[in-house]
Amino acid sequence: MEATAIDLGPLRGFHDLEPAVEEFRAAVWDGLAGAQKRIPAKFFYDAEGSRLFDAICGLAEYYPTRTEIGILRRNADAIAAAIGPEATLVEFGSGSSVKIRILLDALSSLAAYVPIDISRDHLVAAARALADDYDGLAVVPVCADYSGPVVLPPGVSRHRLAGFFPGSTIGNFAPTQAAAFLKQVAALLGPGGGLLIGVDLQKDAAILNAAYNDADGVTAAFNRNLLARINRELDGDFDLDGFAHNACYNPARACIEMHLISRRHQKAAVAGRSFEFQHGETIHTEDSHKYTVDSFHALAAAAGWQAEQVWTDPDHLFSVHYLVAG
Ligand code: AVI
Repeated sequence: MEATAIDLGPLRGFHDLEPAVEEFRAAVWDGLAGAQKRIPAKFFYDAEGSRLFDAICGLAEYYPTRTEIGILRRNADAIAAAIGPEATLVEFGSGSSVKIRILLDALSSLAAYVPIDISRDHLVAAARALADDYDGLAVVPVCADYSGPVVLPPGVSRHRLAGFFPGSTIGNFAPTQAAAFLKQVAALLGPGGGLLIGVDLQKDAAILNAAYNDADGVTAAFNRNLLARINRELDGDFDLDGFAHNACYNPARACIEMHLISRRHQKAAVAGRSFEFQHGETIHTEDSHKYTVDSFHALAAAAGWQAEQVWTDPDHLFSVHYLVAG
């Protein structure tokens, strides 16, 4: 189907399992019908959402990206030694190519790089740029929702498998979903497989609240883009100005909750169905869970992973872990 319309350029294949629009419609209909309205955070990442997220990563207030990059840079040799030679490196959500480039520069050899991402255009552009820049690197992109079951493309070496899941995206899963995802990755990579994973740490609420309420309103635009995407793809008629961005750290849940708050009583249509919003009613759009090193290790252990190494920054804002599947 559409995979045939893509010019593969230097890529070694392309596996297109992008979720269909029907899945988006069902999730939105379902999510807006409940007592607490919700839209799953994975739908943030269409082309515009991915662009806005890249902009968030460069914001002064959003410390995770630059802090994780600093940790990866300072510890690149130790990380490359943990992964070992001739590995097949599977990246779950291939957002920022800055991070993978740090690993590619440090690894002495690699069998293949398999980026998996839900946003097809973003994935293909990033994969193509890497294949152009790293001569001889086998890049095999897979367009899929990695929060569900994933299979590795045929033909890639399974001799030594390592996963890469940076950015603390694990924090966007509820803890039970995070454990299920980690179990699934352990099954995919098999006993002895490695996982390099970035995890944001619990800290002063003021730092967290600033990171998700930036002064330029980029996070607000990212949040509202969910409604814009519904208007574009599901024939919606949301008034974007009718909803305010709200993000706040909930210490009891150790989590930033992100919502869109209805500024007035209003209705909006989505693919032929009408939904009513009271003044002040919210759509819960994202949770971003924050861990301690110990609470993350407990989660990983429950999912079948052994913690081998952990690296943090001097201010203890962020952590990068190397786990091995038992
Ligand atoms: C992708 N994820 C780890 C980001 C986070 O920090 O939870 C998404 C994000 N939402 C608002 N700002 C960034």
